[in-house]
Amino acid sequence: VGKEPWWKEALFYQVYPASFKDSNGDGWGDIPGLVSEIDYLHQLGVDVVWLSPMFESPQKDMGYDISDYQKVYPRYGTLEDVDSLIDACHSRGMKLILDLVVNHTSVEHEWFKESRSSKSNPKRDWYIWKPARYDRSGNRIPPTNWRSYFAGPTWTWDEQTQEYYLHLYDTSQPDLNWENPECREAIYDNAMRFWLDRGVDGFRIDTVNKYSKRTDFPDAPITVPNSAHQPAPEMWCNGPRIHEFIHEMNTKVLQPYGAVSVGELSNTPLPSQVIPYVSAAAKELDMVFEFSMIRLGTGGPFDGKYLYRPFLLSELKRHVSTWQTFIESTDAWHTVFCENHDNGRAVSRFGDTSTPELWLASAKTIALWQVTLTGTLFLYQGQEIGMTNMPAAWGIEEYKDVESKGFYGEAVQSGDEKRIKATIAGLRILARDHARLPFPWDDSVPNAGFSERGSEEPWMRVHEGYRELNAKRQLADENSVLSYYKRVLRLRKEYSDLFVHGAFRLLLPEDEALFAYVKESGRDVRRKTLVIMNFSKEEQECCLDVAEVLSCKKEEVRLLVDSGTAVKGGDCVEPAGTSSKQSLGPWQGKVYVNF
Ligand code: TEU
Repeated sequence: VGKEPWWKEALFYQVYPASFKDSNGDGWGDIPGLVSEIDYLHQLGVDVVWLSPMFESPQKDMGYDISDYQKVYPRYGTLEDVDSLIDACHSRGMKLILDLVVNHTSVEHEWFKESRSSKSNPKRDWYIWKPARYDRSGNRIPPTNWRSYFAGPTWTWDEQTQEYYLHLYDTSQPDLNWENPECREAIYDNAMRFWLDRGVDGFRIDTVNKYSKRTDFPDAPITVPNSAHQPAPEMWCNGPRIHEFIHEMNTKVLQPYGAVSVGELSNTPLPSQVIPYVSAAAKELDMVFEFSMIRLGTGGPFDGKYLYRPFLLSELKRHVSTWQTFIESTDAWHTVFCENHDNGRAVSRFGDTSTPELWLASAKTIALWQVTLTGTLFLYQGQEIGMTNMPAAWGIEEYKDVESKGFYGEAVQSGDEKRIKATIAGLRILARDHARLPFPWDDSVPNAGFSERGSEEPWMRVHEGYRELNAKRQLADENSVLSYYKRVLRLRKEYSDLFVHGAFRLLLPEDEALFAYVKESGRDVRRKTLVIMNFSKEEQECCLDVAEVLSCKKEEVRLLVDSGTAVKGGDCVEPAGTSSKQSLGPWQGKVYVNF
């Protein structure tokens, strides 16, 4: 096998700038705050920082609504601060990638101001404008019945030029028209080359499969009765020209700069649809985030994403297995992640926060799960210290996100008490807000070190649990979640042929408590590892014969890590003549290797 690209082994860490560290006390995280904590990330083993949008923006969607790609939102800092961040990363051998949000801009972007000024403006066609339709009673209605990701229609009427404009997201986020080549070139130059010339190393590409819409704009089939707007991802996901556009972006920008790219690929549940984006031959993207695993339990972003439904461990395991095995059959690659700024916290969604002991054990086993999977590993800020969702006792006013408000507002408008209660219950598990609470650096009152005492109120409420759950305390505790992440991340690098690259074989597929799989080395087919995790709070008997699974003699089996034992110093690497029967305590995980 030729030399593997650097980004396969690299550890990526997503920073949500508003919630990471507020250095000037205005209640809003900022880039100097991130620079001041870069060694915390370096010591965790982070190779690449992915910084969520810090560009000029009215902040309707927390910066995913950009009004100037070449300016920094003042509360985050200045262009010089970004230069300092780039230097801070590069001087430590780390890299920085930015968030490329070019499916849409903010309504406040100059391009849109021109486009909406008149039908004859040269930039009119840089956005998607359509005349109104009229129903039988002569009422004006939108060009299609499509439903937005944030509830409501995907069209807003513009009085000045008497047409609708398209927005898949908020009304303040008009979609750019990728059919227009001038518009595409402006995106490549204004939003990409500008930053690559400043030394940025690549991009996380927002909504990467949505730039090519159906250009005949038909109505979506009725799947939600009595609803004016219908789910229609097939009208804009993986559209007719999407691979042409992404390939053009690759050949014109990504490849010439050697920029690393990771695409956000939602609504694309089949490997056969994903491969064209990431196969090496395609020359489109290096890798993608695929969301089917992380979407489990959500009603989907259309029929009220927040109508939560419990799911089985076997469902989770099937999704993981699908995506772990699809890359073996192709020259494709992909990512490993279980958190980001758009989803509830993993330990609250997949672990158990009902007691401190179960929180600690399940956060560690989620770490073990993630570091032993094949693909490029992404951590989201706070995942490494086991941050949890906001307390269930907090009121609806703490949910500030445009998506949460969209779905909750729609439920309230429906007047349907059952739906309102179901939406609140779903928000408590799935809302994007849970990932956006201020990062707890220490136990200082009142802002947990996110900002100094006497600072403005942080824009999101600090989780009261910060007295116990904070980075400073965990840095000093060798049995903390953070210390455990550091240890298992080291193992991931040390055994990268098994954990980063290995071939995945799911065991016990129907077991609803044990999550077990074998990874086989591509370097030496005899070399194998067995990962067994108890994803439940009850003790479980595991009947797997470890030596047999690892095709080796009993005395050759080595226990590499056991999340259930308190660490006495180094890694518990001792020979384990493991019997075929063993029990696993609540949320205990073990990893064995045969050499
Ligand atoms: O999200 C893309 C997307 O499809 C969202 O609908 C996402 O899947 C959903 O919100 C999950 O609940 C990206 C960004 O990650 C998100 O923060 C932005 O709001 C969105 O694009 C618009 O830029």
